[in-house]
Amino acid sequence: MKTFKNYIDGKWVSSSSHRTFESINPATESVLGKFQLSNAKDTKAAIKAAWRAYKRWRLVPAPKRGELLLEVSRLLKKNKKRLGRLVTQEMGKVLAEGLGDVQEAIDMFELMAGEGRRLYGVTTPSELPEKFCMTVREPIGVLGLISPWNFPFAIPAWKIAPALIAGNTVVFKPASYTPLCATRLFELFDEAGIPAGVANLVTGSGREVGETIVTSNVRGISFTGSREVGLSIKQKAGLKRISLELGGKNPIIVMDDADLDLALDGCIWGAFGTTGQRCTATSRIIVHEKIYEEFLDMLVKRTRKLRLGDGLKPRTDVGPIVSKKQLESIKKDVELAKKEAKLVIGGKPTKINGKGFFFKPTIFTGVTPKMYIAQKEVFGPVVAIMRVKSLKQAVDWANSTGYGLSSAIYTNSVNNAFTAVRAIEAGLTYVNSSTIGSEVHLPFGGVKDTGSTREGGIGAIEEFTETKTVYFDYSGKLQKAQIDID
Ligand code: UN1
Repeated sequence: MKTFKNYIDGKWVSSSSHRTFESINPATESVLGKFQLSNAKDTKAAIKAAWRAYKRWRLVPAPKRGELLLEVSRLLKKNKKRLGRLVTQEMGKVLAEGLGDVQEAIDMFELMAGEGRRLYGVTTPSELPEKFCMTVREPIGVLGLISPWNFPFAIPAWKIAPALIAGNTVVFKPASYTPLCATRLFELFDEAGIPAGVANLVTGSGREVGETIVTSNVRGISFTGSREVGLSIKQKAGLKRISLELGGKNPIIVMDDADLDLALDGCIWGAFGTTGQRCTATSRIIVHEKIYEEFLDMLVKRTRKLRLGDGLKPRTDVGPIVSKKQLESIKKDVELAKKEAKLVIGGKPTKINGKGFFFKPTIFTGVTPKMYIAQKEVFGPVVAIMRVKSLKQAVDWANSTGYGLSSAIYTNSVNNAFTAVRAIEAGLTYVNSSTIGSEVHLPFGGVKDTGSTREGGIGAIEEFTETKTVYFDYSGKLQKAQIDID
């Protein structure tokens, strides 16, 4: 069994804890490798290395930094098949999605490489003569990046690529369920020639590594994960820059004028793609009463046909849950949901060939906004169906959770579509398409308890830079703003 190491200051090093943890394939329960169970000392060493590297990296011209990111993108592309399979083996999603995960990382590194020749600021006129005003983008410093397991290449890429192009250096803690994907990504950084200390990898627990990152001298933190952890980061991080993306309870509204076959495809993909383990997964389907019975029937029939299995097998539609612990948590949520709503299909864990952490695609009906299953982010293949009388009620119910990440409406009416786009409280609204599938060059993030920051594309540049406002007075005399007005 191979033991993998941390990557600190350009070197592969063991933790001073001398302890390791295992990464497990959730479909077969086989062990993929051992990883450093790092401690506060390792984490602090990584932060120190990042600060040392920052002094130089921030001065490297951004287009030069971009060349290195382009090389990372090229290497990811070259290794896409191998890495896509690894995503499936370590995290469980089906192979097409594993490959998609890597593709999202390829796209993000490529996009951010180009950003090296933009990083736009603004110039504006001054209220005074012979004075010039502009803004420039500057790096923040060392950033602590903490990512979830559901997109083991894409989400690290969303965070690391924009952080680096802007001249920051980073300490990255991957999710403990997907350390091998993170290690492979850092091997490519090494191969691409990213300078020592610019990007550091520390594997280990949130309690030890995450906590140290949050409470030590990094200047910014980016975290994608649960609302509970996000809240505790906010409480502990003091005045550091914080970017949080904390989940969703994402609705699809299906109106009576929708193309029902199209809506069905979108609901199945949104609810059961990635086995429901996306922040953007469709977890509520809000259906107009006029087509309710017909659409529910279609939904249940299609769900029944979904084939569970190892994501590497071409016939598999739905892969396993990432871990036993996560499976237990879904089971618990489903038990609580059963007390209020009607279970029409699924609701149980299962095994394939006696192995794996599988959960049957699950549908609840009769769900109303205050119920547990209408509020709780399950992070599994569980969807709540709600029946409504009008668009107004559909939007009110869509907005009746603490979260506000993604949303969608299926309708053939332009008026319904625009009304919903304006009224739904969410960072993303899709019209006639599912709640999942954001593209790398657009901002991504939510409102309300999801957190209000934006990563992805132009959003990420805002998130990972400071803006400096620069005034140049070339009049040769003291000019006073707001005072020398004539
Ligand atoms: C997440 O689940 O945290 O839009 C992110 C999507 C993906 C990203 C999901 N591109 O579903």
